[in-house]
Formats: sequence, structure tokens, C-alpha cells
Amino acid sequence: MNIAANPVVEADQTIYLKDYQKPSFLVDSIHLDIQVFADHTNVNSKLVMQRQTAGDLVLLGRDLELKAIRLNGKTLDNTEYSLNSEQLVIQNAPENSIIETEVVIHPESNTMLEGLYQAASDLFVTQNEPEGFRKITFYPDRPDVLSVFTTRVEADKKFPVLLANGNLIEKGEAGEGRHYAIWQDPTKKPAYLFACVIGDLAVLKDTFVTSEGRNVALEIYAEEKDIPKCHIAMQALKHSMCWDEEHYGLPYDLDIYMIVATSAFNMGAMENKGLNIFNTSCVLADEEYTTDAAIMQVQAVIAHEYFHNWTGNRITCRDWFQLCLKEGLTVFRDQSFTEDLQSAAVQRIDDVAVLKGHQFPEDSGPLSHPPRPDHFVEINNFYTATVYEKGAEINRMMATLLGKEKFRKGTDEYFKRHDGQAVTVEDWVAALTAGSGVDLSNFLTWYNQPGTPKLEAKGEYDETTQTYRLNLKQSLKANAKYPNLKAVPIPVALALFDAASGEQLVLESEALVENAVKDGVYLFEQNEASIEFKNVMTKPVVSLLRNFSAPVNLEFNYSDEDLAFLLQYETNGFNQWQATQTLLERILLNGHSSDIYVQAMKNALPEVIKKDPLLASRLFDVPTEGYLGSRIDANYNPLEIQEKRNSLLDTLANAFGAFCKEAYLALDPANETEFSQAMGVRALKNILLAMIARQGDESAFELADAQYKSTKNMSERLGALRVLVWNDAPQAEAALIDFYLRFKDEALSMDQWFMVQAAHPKANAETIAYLTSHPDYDLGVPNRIRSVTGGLNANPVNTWSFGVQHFVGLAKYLDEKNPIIGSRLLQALSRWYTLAEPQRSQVKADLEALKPLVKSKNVSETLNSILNA
Ligand code: B3K
Ligand code: ZN
Repeated sequence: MNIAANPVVEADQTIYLKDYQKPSFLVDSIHLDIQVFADHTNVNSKLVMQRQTAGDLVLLGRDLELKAIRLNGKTLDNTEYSLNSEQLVIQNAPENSIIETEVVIHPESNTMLEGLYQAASDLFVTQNEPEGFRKITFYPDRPDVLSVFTTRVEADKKFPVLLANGNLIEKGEAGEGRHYAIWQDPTKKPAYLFACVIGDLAVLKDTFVTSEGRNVALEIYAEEKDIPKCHIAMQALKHSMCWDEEHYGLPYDLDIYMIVATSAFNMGAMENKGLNIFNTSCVLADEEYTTDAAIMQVQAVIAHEYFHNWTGNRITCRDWFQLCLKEGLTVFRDQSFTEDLQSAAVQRIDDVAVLKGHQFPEDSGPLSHPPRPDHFVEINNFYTATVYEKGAEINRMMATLLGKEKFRKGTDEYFKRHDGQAVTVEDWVAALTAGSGVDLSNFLTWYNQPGTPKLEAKGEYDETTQTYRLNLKQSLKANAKYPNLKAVPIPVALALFDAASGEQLVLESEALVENAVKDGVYLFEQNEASIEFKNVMTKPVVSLLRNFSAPVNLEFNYSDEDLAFLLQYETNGFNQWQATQTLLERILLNGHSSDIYVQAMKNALPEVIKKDPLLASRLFDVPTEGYLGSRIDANYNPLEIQEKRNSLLDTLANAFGAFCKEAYLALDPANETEFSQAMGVRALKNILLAMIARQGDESAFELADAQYKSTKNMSERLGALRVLVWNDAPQAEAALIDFYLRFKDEALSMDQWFMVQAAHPKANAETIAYLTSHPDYDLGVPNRIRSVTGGLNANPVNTWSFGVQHFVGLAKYLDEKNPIIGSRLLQALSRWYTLAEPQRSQVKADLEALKPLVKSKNVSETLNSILNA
């Protein structure tokens, strides 16, 4: 055996998109036999392989104890293959090679929650995207190798549930108190979509008949006590199945669809073919135990994973650089689905808030990368806001430009061309282009370069010629790694309003030069352009980037009066909200008066509350300290931002005066029949309650206490608890104890209990120490870790003081135990370089001190990038 002669994957090797090569062997079929025991698991596999191109037969494997390997029935000794910590290579393997391996793995001690792992005393599950399958058996673990999987799972009968992908074809006794089940998945799939589950779980069952007449069994597996919390997810699943048939013509393709809930999960959920595995936080929904926001999240994630069945599973990615092909498209699809479930304006507001709050800062800092990256060290580090959210925005822009009908023709073409294939972003854009008849190839630029474009707009009205001219300019900040940045196509959705009547002007084609604006959208593709509107009788108010038609930073010299106008008259709810945000930023950062904003809000609210209470609640949003901090590139002083924001909140609370209490007392969610409306009323009441407390009105605490005690709804209970706890009300302690005793066996509710305390405006190092040494704090459960870090990050003054040690400590601990989460959490410190001194140097020194202490590719890659800022 000569290891050096074979290609060795170095642990810290950078992988480049340009180096992509087809696999030398394909796998026609794989038979897996997984036998779970208390202290180990045996995995036997049989791969029927066929040569595709010249080259060695390469099987990837990590942390596997190899017991035996056979090639075409003959046992190989260790001179006939080379093996290192990442792969097993056989040179000169025949055209048709049947490889059998026997390995031993240890799911019972797998804390990384990747591969096969023990998630609870009575549950084993898998997580294989992107590279977990190689921790189960030797395999060409890459998304462009698709195979038919047959899986035998065997375990002690104390685990009655034995699941894998596809259809159950056999089950029976295996002797010595053990049993087995054999599953076969008829559709070819890459290994990252393989899943199996071994456990003791209860099940909620339902059925769905597809448009093709297929009878599909639907099953959601969870702990017995949680089954009543699975009904909302089940409804959402059926709704998603209908929605995909109606909007994309895509029916489900198997006879069974299963979802399994576990609390030991690194992210939200995983779309394994026919056997999704979900974090409990994304499947359990119940008004008594989880918030309205969490209920919406469950529906969105159920839809997201279901939609992956076509965008991701039936058509998958050629390589992991193409991740945004499946994620960006599937996020766009789930966003569209959710826009149909609740106020579409609010869904858009919430999606853009995530984009601006996470993706924009990511794209302006050291972790910036194109939606389709061109290199990585650890692919797990690239499940980012840029890949997901900016990826979704690229699809939204193309959909906006094409309109419903043409977009559908484009997607039909994509599914027709590529079903069963592993493809690239280019294939997607080419299919959309061919199907719609509109050349979209310029949009590839969005996928290939990093950074948020700046869109500068200037408006000029000429009274004598009655023309309104709009000058547009786009630019991107220079980036040393990407010197050839190009202009991108930016769909600018816009409207003009009559300043006197508030009416929207109809933009007839004769009013436009060269008919440049179609259906209210101008496609801006050059570095600079100008458009002219004719027959505009008086100076209009323009509304730009309606519904946030492109992921750009808009600079336009609105007057405060224009913004107040848009807050009242704009019919696009998103731009109404955007007007409030711009006004508030000016009051906060540029010392503008709050009078105009308060008056416009008072004028607009009665109507909005009636029509869309959820939108009314969002109009009260005040940019968070974190968001404000992310807009500052140097000399950032978190305390200064906090003080300014607090004083704005005081000003607003007082300016709204009696309105808050009157509205609070008048509103009642019980009067609403629709969930979305009732959710809006609850959200609004919670905001008003917080404002009453800020006014110094002591009755606020009685109102909050009464709300806490009289409700069974988690959003109401938590809204009240926050007001009591965050204001150190006399009733706060009793409420916290009550909450604890009521929900101590409900992990998701307890996550909220941790978060409320960690996010206390006066939380300090002792608060966090108290929470992290609490008996219910658990470093093995990512949800619990995130409940504290999430609360901590609500207050950047804390993040950037004692929080630094908290994050550094977690990264160090998780580097070995769960590097995916360790790396993710460390990203909270990525904007250290924007801090004012001396904090900047202190945080830098803390990060540098961490460097020699970490080993995982995940944490090292993130740390190196952060330090290179
Ligand atoms: N595809 C999975 C994400 C897997 C993340 C691996 N670190 C969930 C989703 O996007 O649907
Ligand atoms: Zn996804």
C-alpha cells in the first residue's frame, strides 16, 4: 500500500469550484444494513458501481472502523487499497465493481449531530447534508452520485420505530429481542438525502390524494406528549402539497411522507427524501406552548422541506458550490407560500428584515461571499444568509421581471429538462430563459459576485415641461478578491403619487419615454441610467423599490414629509413600513424631530389596524441596536447607540401618550376569526403594553400581570412576562417562577424562559452565568445554547463586553463537540473590526488567543476569515 502515491485530501485543503471533475465511478444501487447496539453500530454495505471516466475508485469515509472490504466478492487486504482519515482509494478498479464493506461506528458518542447519532436515550437519527453520510459508511459522498437505496435497519425491540427512505418492503424478527425493517427508495438520490430513524416515538397519521390520484400516507413522529402539537404541521404539510401542485404543477411522487421530530438537531430541519427530520422547534406548534411567530415558522419550514422534494431532491446540485440553486429557490418558494398564509406585506417585511439584519452585514464584512461561492474549506460554513436569503432574492427578481405566467413557463422547462439530474446555477438560468423566452443570463452576475450594490437615485421635476426625471446609478464597494465587479440587473419597482390627493398616478405608456417601465418595474442594468415620466401635472411623490424589488442599499433624498406621505398613502405595505424605518433612522441618527412620524402614524393607524393589525404592529418597529450597529463601519460604540435608541423609545412612548392605553384596552384578539388577524392584535397589544410601561404608567404592570394570568396563549403570556421582567416590576419574580413551574417539561417554552432573561436590558455577566449554570441549561442541545446567545445578542453592549468571552468559550468547547454550531456562534463576533478603540483591540486579542486552541475546519475557517477583516 502506498498512501503517498494517491490523492490525499488534506484536512485544511481549500476546494475550488473551477476544479470540479466528474466522479470516476457511479453507483447504480446501494444496499445498506445498519445494526444498532447499545455501544456500537455495525454498517454493512454493498455498492454496485460502474466506471464513468478514467481514474481511481474513491470512497469517502470519516471516523469509520473498517472491518472488511471486498471487491467483486474477493476480500482485499490492506495492500490493495489506500486509506487515510478521509478516503479509501482503489486503483485500477474494473469497469463494473461491486464493493462490499463492513464498518463499525459509534452513534452513541457522536456529539456532532452529523452522520448517525443518538439524539436521546430512546432515539437515533441521521443528518447527512452535506457530508454526513461518509460517517456512516464508505461511499462517493458527493451530490452528483445518485443511487437507488435499499436499507435494512435492525435494533432492539425497545426501539419499535425503524424508518428509512422510501417504501417499507419487509419487516420481521431478528432474534434475541431484536427486529428489523427493510425500506426501498425507488427514486435515485444523492447520499446526503439518506436518512434512517430508530426509536420509541408516537405517530400522528393522515393521508393526502395527489392531483395524479396517488394516495399518500402522511406520518409525523414525535414524543407521545407532543403529538397534540403536531396538528398545525400536518395541516401545513397538506396545504404545501396542494400549493406546489397549483403554483408549480408539482405533485408528490412517493406513497409515504414522514417527518420525525427531535430536539437534538443543529438546524431547523432536513429534507431527506420521504423522511424529513425536524428540530422540534420547527414542527411542534401549539398556542399554549409556542408563540405565534413560532407557529408561522413551523408552517414555513414544513413547506420549505416539502418544496425541496422537487427543488433539491428530484433535481439536485452538481456540487456544493451550487447550494443556492436548491436553497435560494426553495426559500423563495416558501416565502411565496407564507405570503398566502398571512398578511403578504408583513411576510415581505419580515423576510426583508432578516435580509437586511443578517445578510447585508454578512456581505459587508469578512464573511462576505458570492451566493455561489467559488471556494471553501468547510462547506458547512456556507449555509449562510447569503446563500439562502440573497439566493432567494435573485429568484424573486427574475420572477418579478417575468411575471407569473412566464416565470411558470420557465420553471416548467426546468423540471422537464432536469428531473433526476444534478445540475448547476447556469442550468437553472438557462432553463428559465428558454421556457420564458426572456434572456436572463445577466442575472448570473448576481450569483457570482459578493457585496450589496448601492443604488443611488435622484429625482427632478420640471414644472414647465411637466416631466419627472429619475436618475439612477449603481455601484459596488471595491473588493480585492473580486476585482472585476460588474453592474447587475436591478428591477426597480416604482410608483408616482399625486402629492395633493394621495392617489397613485397611472403610468400609461404614452407618459413614458421608450416605454421603459413595464407593469411598474424598470429594469436597471447599466452603471447609470435615467428615465423620464411625461404629462406629470404637479410635483409627484415617488416610491422606489416597492416590495423591496431588489436586494440593494437605496439612497434617495426623500424629505421627511415625503416619507410621512408614503406612510399614509402608499398602498404597498412594505414601502409603508420602509418609510417608518427611514424616518426613525433619521430621528435616531440625524437628530430629526419625531413629530412628523408620530402624527403620520396617528393618521394612518386606525385604518391599518382595522385592515391589517399585523402590519400595524410592524409599523411600530424601531430598528434594533444590532441592526443600527451593523450600519456603522468604523468607530462603532454600542453604548452610544443604546442610549440614543432608549431615548428615542422614551420620546415615542410619551408622544403616543394616551393613544397606547386606549388602543390596548380597546383591542381584543378574541374578536378576530382569522389566526393571522388575531396574531396581529396580540402583537400590537404587546407593543402598546411595553409603551405604556415606558411612559412610567404603573398601571402597566397590573395590566401585564392580568394579561399574564388570564391567558392560555403563549404570545400573550410572553409579551406580558417581558414587560414585567424587563422593567423589574414587583410581579416579575413570581411570574418567572410560575412560568418555570408551568413549562419545565416543555423544552420549547423553556427556551423562551431562558431567552427572556438573557435579553433583559440590564442583563450582565452574572445573569448569563446564572442561566448557563442552571440545571436546565444543556450544551448538548443547540436550541438551549441559542436561547441564551439569542437573548444576549439582543443587547450588543453585552455582546461586545462580557459576551465576547461567552462566545469564545463556546467556540472553544464546541470546536471538538459540535464544530458546526461552534463555528456558527462565533460569527456573532465577525464585525469586531468596526468597534471603537479600545474595544476593537481587546476583542481582536481574544480572537487571536482562540486561534491556537481550535482544531476543526469549521471553527478555524471562520476564525481565520474573521481575523482577516
Ligand atoms: N438542507 C438543510 C440544511 C442542511 C444544513 C447542514 N449544515 C435544511 C434546509 O435548508 O432545508
Ligand atoms: Zn433548504
